[in-house]
Amino acid sequence: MADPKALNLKTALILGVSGQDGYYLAKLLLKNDYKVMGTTRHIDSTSPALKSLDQKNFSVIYADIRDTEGILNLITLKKPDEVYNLTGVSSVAYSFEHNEETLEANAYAVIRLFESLAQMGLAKIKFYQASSSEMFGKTTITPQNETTPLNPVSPYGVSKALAHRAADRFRKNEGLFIASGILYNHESPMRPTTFVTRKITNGAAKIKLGLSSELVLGNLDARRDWGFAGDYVEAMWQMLQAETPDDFVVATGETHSVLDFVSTAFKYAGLPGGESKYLKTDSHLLRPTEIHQLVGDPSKTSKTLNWHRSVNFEDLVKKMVASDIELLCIQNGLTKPEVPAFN
Ligand code: G4F
Repeated sequence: MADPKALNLKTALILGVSGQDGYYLAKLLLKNDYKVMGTTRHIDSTSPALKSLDQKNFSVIYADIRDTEGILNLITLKKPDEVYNLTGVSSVAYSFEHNEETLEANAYAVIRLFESLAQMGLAKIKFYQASSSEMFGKTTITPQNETTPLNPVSPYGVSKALAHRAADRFRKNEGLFIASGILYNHESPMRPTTFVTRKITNGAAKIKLGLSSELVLGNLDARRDWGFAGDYVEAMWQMLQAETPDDFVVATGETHSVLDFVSTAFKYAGLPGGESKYLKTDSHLLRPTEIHQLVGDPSKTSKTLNWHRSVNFEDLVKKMVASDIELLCIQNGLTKPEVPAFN
């Protein structure tokens, strides 16, 4: 392959390319003429989605963020202009049972990497750190913004808060270019069913197709600020194009309950009012500590980066339901059913 520097292509390294955000970000960067390298810990399971990307300027490499030396070797060898850290534990539910793994991958490994970048004089590399609204935890402030105090209540939230604070320190004290995106829940048809939105749209589609008779969830009252992942990776990229690195909230500013999501998904699956018939709850799915409501104020991001979401709540749910119906029909050799054509 030709040298990307000679071709004036920017190069980006995505740590953790195999998830939802990795896919959308790689797609965006390729569209913007980058050479993109992505790391994964699951090289054998490179997804069909990643394989569908333009392979000319895209490659997947095995690497684990916990192996600082390996990541630094990769950075010194490939000399990326931009590094996006999307790797680590992403499920809050999983983090309650895996404290140590969560802290190691989401916080300590990231801090070791910042430290090494500073020591090796690599401060010019633009680094995106995936911070999270989960850091706000049991906050009493609504909506939250970049200055809202952190009050995490899950191992995941604690790990993200630690890395977020470290990013700020390395930015201010060592001059590293680290932009931290405080992202609220962002979803898409690529979301695994371990997250509530995809569990709901997959469940609604299965019921519609006669493949299941119920949808079992935990807390229906929790409220989240849900946006489309494809919009949120645009904000990540824009953060690294800014003159100076900073913290940015990426959110819609709207909040909906889990039950609202279920009702909307049933509506678009052609099962209006299906909650009373198909929806069940199981206390085993409740979390040891729950955040009742999160909603972000994206005004700084909108003003500074001119970022705006393009997909609203209804369209997000509709998109995910339609995709799940289509996928299940293909997987099960079924004919696509008639569902109401909402515009
Ligand atoms: O979809 P969730 O698992 O997402 P959660 O915990 O809000 O975390 C997501 O958003 C964060 C941003 O704030 C990210 F940092 C994080 O990486 C992740 O992307 O759960 C959403 C809500 C929770 O209140 C949960 O208790 O849905 C509730 N819920 C109810 N029943 C359920 C279920 N969640 C899951 N995963 N599965 C259920 O059956």
